[in-house]
Amino acid sequence: MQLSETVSLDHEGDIALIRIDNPPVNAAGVTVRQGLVAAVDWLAAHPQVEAAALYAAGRTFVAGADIREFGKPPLDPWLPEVCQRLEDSATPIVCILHGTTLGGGLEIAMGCHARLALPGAKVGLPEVHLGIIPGAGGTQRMPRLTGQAFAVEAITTGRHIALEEALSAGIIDGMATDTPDQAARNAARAVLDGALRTRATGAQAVTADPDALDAARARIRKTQPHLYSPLRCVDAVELSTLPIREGIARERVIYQECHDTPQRAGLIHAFFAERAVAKVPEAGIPPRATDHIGVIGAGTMGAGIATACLLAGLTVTLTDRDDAAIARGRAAIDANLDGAVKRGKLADKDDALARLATTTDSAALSKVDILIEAAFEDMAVKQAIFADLDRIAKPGAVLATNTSYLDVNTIAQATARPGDVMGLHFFSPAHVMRLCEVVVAEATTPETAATGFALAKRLRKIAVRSGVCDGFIGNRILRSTRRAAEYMMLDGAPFAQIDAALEAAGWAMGPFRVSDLAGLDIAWAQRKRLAATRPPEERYVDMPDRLCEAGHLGRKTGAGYYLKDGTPNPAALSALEAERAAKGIAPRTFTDDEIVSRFLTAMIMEASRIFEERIALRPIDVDAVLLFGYGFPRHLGGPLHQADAIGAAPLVDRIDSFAQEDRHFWQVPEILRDMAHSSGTFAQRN
Ligand code: 3H9
Repeated sequence: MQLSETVSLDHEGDIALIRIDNPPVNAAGVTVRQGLVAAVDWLAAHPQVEAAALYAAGRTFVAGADIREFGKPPLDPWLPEVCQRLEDSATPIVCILHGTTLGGGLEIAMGCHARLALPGAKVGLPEVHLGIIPGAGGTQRMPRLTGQAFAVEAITTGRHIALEEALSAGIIDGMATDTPDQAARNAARAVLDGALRTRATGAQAVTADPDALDAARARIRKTQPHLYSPLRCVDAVELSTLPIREGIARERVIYQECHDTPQRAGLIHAFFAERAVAKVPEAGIPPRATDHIGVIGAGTMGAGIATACLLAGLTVTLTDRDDAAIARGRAAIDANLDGAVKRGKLADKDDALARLATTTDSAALSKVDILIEAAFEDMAVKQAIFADLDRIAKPGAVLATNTSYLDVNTIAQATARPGDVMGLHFFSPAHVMRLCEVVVAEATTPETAATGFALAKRLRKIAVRSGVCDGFIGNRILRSTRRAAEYMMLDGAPFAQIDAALEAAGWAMGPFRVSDLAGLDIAWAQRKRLAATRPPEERYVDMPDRLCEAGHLGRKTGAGYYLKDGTPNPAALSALEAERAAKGIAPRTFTDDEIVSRFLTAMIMEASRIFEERIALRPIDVDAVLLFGYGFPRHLGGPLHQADAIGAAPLVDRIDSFAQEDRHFWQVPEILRDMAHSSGTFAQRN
C-alpha cells in the first residue's frame, strides 16, 4: 500500500516491508519523512506484525536529507522526529543498506533496531562538508554504536566508510545478500526466528572520551581554522553521554546555528555548482568516439593530460618533435603513474603503459579520435600544428587545443574544419586537478562540444563550458585579481601579508605563493604579449618584471617572491622599494580584511563581466571554475555567490569608493549596477 508519494508498505503475514522510492538518490525529502511516520503508525495499529524491514529502491539507500530543502521554511515532520519515531516503534525494524547511505540516510538507519548491508555498501555522515552537523541524531547515535573516538573522527572528516570498517566499528550488524527487497524479507524473518538481534540505539550507553575530543579540536583548529561546523560537530558528539532525547534536543540547537551561517549556504552552493556545470546546451547530443587520444607535446602539460587519459582506461598516442622530448614525457608519465599506484588510484601500471604509444612521427595521429595539442603557447606555433593536424587527422576527429589564453577562433582558422576545433583547457598537474574548461569557439559544432564534455566526463573532470576570450573564465579572472594584489603590494601591503590574509580567509594559496609555484614567467609572457594593447592610463606594477629579468622565476629557480625557506626574497623587497621611490608612492598599511575585500571585489568585478559577456553561460559556471581550479574557498561558494551574499548595491558603493584612487581599474560592471537598481541577484540567473 502507498503511504506517501515515495514510501510504500507490503504486509506479508507477520512481517511488513517498508520501501522508499525517491529517485535519484532516495533523499529524505518531506514525502519520505511523511511516509516513514505513516509506516510506524501502521505498525503500531497492526500488532500482529512482529517484525519489519526498511529498504530502498534504485541505486542506493537514502543518501541524506534533501539538500534542496535547506534554507527554505521547514516542512513537518522533521527528520530527527522521524528517526525517533522509528526507534520508538514497538515493532522492531531492520534497515537494509545498499549503495551510499549518507547523512540523514544513515541517521534513519541508526534509528532502526538493526542494520544489514549489501556488498559494496558505504556509509558516512558527510554533513560537515555542507557546513552543518548531522542533525537527525547522528552525533548522538553513532557514538552509541562506535564509541566517541570513532564517531568524532568520522563526523568531523565526513568521510565515506567502507563496509568492512562499518562492520568492525559497529555501525552495521551484518551482511545481507540478494536484492534489497529480498534482503529485507529475509531480515524480517530472521528477527522472528531469533537469528537477528535487535535493539534501540538510543538505549545504548556511551563512555565519555575527552582525549579523543580534545585531539579532534586541536586537529581542526590547526587545519580548518576558518570553518565553523567542524568544531560544532565535536561539541555535539560531546553531548552524546546525555540521555538520548536531551542529547538530540541539544544537537538540534547546534544544527540550527550551523544551518543559519553563510558558510552553509556557500558550501551547498559549491555542492550544486559541481553538478550544475554538466547541464549545458550540448548535453543531449550524442558525442563522437573518445577512446583513442592523441597528445601533441610531451612537456609537463602534455604528459599530465596523457596520464589522465591512461588513468581513465583510454589509449594514448603522444608525439613531440624529438626523441629527447619524448623520453622526458615518458619519464614524467611513468612517475605520474607511480604516484597514482601509491595513492591507490591505479591497480596495474603495466596495463596503463601498454595503452601508451610515443613517437616523433605525427602521421601516427591519423587514427586517433581526439587530438589535444599541448605545445608552446605561441599563436604561430599552434597554427602550424593545427594546419598539420588538418592534413593528418581522420575525418570527424576532434581537434582540441590546451591553450590557456590564446584565441581558439584564430587557431581554428588554420584548418579547413573549424567546426571540429575546440579548446580543452586542463590545469596542471592535469592528472590531478579536477577542472577542465571546455572552450566552445564560434565555429565549434554542438557535436564537437558534446564530444569534449564526454571526454572530460570519462576523465572524471569537472568540465565547465567557456566561450572564447583572453584567458577564458579562470585565467581572465586571475589576471584581474593579480593586478588588484599587485596594486595593494605597491601601495604598501607586504606580499607576505596579502598571501597570509587570503590563506587565513580560506584560499588554498595566496596569489604570490601561487606565482612562485607556477613560475613568474607565465604571467610575464602574458604581460609582454598584451603590452602593445595596454591602455596608457592603466596602472602597471614593474616589480614582477624586474624579478623575472633578474632570473627570479619562482620555485624552479630557487627564488621568486619568496626564497626557498619561505621568507620574502630581499631582491623582491628592494625592487619594490625602488619602484615606490621612482613613482613617489608613500606606502600605507592595509588591514587583512581590506586585503580580502579588495581581492574579492576585483574578482567579482571580472566574474560579473564574464557572465555579462556570456563567456560563461551562468553565474554558477564562473563559481565552479574558481572553486575547482583556483583554490577559491569552498565555504564562500564562489565569487558570484559572494556577490549575492554581499549584495549588488553595497558592492557598487565599494567599487565606486575604490575608484576614487584608480578609475581605470575599479569600474562597476553594468550588470551589477542594474542588479543594484532592481534588487536582482546572480542566483536568479542560474
Ligand atoms: C543531511 O543529511 C542533513 C541531516 O543530517 C540533518 C537534517 C535535519 N539531496 O552526485 P550525483 C542529487 S545533509 C538532494 O551526480 P553520484 C544531485 O544533485 C545531506 N539531491 O550522483 C544530482 O542531481 P542532478 C548529507 C541530491 O552517483 C543527483 O542527485 N548527504 C542529494 O555521483 C545525482 O547526484 C550528502 O551530503 C541530496 N542529499 O553520487 C550526500 N544527493 O542529477 C550528497 C544527491 O539534478 N550526495 N542529490 O544534478 C552525494 O554525495 C552524491 O550525490 C552521492 C551520489 C554519493 C549520493
